[in-house]
Amino acid sequence: MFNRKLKEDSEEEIQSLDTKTLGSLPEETKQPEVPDMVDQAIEVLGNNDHGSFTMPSPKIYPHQWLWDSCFIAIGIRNYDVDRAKIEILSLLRGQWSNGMIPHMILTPHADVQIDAYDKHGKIWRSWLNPNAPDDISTSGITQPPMIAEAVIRIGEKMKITERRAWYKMVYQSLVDYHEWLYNDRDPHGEGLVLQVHPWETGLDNTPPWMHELHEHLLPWWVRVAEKSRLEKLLTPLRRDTRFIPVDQRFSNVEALALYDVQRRLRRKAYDTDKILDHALFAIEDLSFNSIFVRANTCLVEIAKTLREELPETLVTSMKKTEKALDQLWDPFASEYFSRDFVTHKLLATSSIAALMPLYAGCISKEKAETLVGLLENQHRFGPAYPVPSAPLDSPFFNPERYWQGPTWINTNWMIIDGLKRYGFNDHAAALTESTLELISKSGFHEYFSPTTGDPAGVDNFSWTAALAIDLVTNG
Ligand code: 2M8
Repeated sequence: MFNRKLKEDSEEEIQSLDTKTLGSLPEETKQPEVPDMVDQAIEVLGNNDHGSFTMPSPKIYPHQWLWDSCFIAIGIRNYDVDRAKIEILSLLRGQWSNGMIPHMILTPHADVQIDAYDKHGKIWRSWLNPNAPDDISTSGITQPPMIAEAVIRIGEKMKITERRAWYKMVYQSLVDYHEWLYNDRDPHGEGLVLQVHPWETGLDNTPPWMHELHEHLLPWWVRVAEKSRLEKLLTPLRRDTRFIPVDQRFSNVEALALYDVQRRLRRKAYDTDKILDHALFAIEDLSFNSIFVRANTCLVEIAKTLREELPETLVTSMKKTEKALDQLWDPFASEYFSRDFVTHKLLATSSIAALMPLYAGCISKEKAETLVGLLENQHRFGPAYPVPSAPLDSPFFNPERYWQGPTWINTNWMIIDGLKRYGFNDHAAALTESTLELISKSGFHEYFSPTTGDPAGVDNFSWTAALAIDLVTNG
């Protein structure tokens, strides 16, 4: 159950710390020879700061997102540990009483300059579910569980007593969240957790999900709109394409399909049992589960530091997940894939998820070597500016289109981390170098063409700035 005390504590902590210091740090807290990129990145994060959380982009993402805040905190910890803590505590404000941490906390912006999607929560209507918080509007789904990782990374910057106090503040919330993932999203106790919307993977229009959506779940009216090209009428109505060329975002058909799935979930009041009773769109996503394995490892470390015993059922499930990840290996393709929850069929459409088991850290060295082979392959995941979000030989591949080709800094950061943990230090160093080169060449954009390195998506994007700081500082 969500711990009310923690909620009060985090509110107090948020208020007691000066949250407006970003970008105007006292001289002595800055490194003497801070490279330009770090100063500029701190400025971007300062401009996107909304007090207790950082907007991914005030232009198109003016709310708080789960994994964005985690990556942002991982960057900020390098120069302002207190502000990094606030970023995470502010995420926990949104935790539901059943333990779920929603993928978005909606901000009712008073600023008329900010034309935010679902400013008043009327699209999500989280209040339809009795577990949702009363005082805050959120989405009704989750996102990759990066929080335990962010908590540990912040903790690394503290002395042990302070670290213990920090872990103590968030421990119960993390346990509740991981337990919710098992109780709600692993109904058959298989070890793998399911996702009900592509937004839960954070990889929105990623090929395997789009392939499934197109094959099985596209409503008739979207098919008609697609065939008759009526969907084109949607372009001028879209908010995102006011800032970004339409070719760099998801297509209109994908947008209609994503909102249609969201509407179906809302009709079931975000109740997983009801959703699974009626909808057949549930996937055990490879990337989500890889991140979950790593998050479990982080949670075990947090518990150890606190000398706390994790609930036995949770420990048993965690062990199961590490083994179950190998069920996603396709020996014929020599690649990991996501799996359909109902049919148990592997979804043999490749994407950046293929490399995420490196980040999970539980696969064999042999399999890790095979994945490194994918990274080295110039026709797959090894173009000039790696790592593409879809392999170059995929029918979905488009160097500019959102999660169907462009290189993203958060997935690079996770792959670098995994490479290091498996001892592929040269590969990790090379990827760090090419990632930083990309940012210095093209700025803090949301994503980049993997072939030319050209910028795409929105500019001054928070996690690009934050993770650039982290790669420069700890890379
Ligand atoms: C994108 O997703 C949101 C929906 O959650 C959107 O398209 O509006 C994704 O890139 C996701 O990974 C990210 O967390 C979010 C905010 O940056 O934007």
